[in-house]
Amino acid sequence: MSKKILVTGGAGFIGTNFVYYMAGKGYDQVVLDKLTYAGGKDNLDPLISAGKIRFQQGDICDKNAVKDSLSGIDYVIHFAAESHNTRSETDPELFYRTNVEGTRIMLEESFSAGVKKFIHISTDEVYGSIADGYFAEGDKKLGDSQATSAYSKSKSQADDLAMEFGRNYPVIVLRPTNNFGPWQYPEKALPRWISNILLGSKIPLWGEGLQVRDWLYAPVTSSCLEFLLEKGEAGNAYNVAANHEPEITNKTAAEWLCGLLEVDPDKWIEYIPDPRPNHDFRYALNIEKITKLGFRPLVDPFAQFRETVKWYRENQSWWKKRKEEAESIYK
Ligand code: NAD
Ligand code: TDX
Repeated sequence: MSKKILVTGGAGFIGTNFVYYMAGKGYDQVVLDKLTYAGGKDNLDPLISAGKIRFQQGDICDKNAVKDSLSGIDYVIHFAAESHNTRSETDPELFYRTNVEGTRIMLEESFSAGVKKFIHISTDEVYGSIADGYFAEGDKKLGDSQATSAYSKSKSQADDLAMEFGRNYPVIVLRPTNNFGPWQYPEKALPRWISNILLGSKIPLWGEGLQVRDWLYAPVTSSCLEFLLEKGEAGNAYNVAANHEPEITNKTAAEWLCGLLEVDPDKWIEYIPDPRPNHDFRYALNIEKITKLGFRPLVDPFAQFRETVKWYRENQSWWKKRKEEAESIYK
């Protein structure tokens, strides 16, 4: 409890969920965030004004800002990244700079400053798509990746860097599946679809909508990170996923949202030609390693979708401020 944590990207979607989760447990946290389009200081204002966290605006590629943020820090949770596949199609350089170079700087500066544990947030996308079965941690080899977009390729390189540092320093890599929940920027599928319906627009499903994503509730990812801070073994990568049975296609996810928002899916879902080049069809992870260590993700997709819809219904001013910018990338 007395340990001090630096959270990079703590004003983004999963970061905000994590910072609230840990603040609720009394942890002492510093947030370092550049506040790109995806970062919202408004997310954290209640915690900042209550003196529960310290906020520093800064870039993870700026060594001096990183050094400042590391003063007195025991643990680092490294979320900061450019996170959207669609944006990486038009600005790949930014993705390599933030995700690879930024991660290298975070790792180097953290261990120069004597950090005792560093958790790097990677992604299921570093393995690429899998038609059947599940990827286990050992399926990702250093320097080798099936990642398809500039986003996922840059995350794969960052994952390699973290694993290499993990040979000599206390680094843990977490590879979660698609997260959802409060504070997710409305460029991403679920908040885009919910906010569209609330505005009277249809859900645009790409292709036939049969792609599979393993939806993991962001508060569950937060609890997983707290668990790894205590129990994770340095030098290891861990997958975390919900492993839904049956699997949830994009079409099913869209139909559930229509049901929760009380609209007819036949009228409110619109199939459009798939705009994403090399669109990964299915992500699926084996989570035996983390379950053997003692972590069981709380999986209740329908209730978690319901909570998420409720949040977007009740926080319309939050996403309305972001909606126009989010939609501009799809024009
Ligand atoms: P997000 O885009 O919502 O938030 C990213 C945050 O990082 C923002 O607050 C942004 O301002 C900050 N940031 C960006 N560049 C920065 C820089 N150079 N310096 C400092 N801060 C910077 O992302 P998210 O969805 O919350 O994802 C967080 C992490 O989890 C990412 O590393 C992402 O790759 C990974 N991840 C996300 C998902 C998902 O479904 N969202 C799934 C698996 C892994
Ligand atoms: O309007 C849409 N229609 C649609 O059919 C949008 C925005 C998306 N989709 C599809 C594409 C994907 O199959 O929905 C699925 C989810 O899309 P995104 O929300 O863009 O997420 P994805 O590309 O799967 O990547 C996410 O999961 C892994 C996160 O954005 C990454 O940060 C994370 O690493």
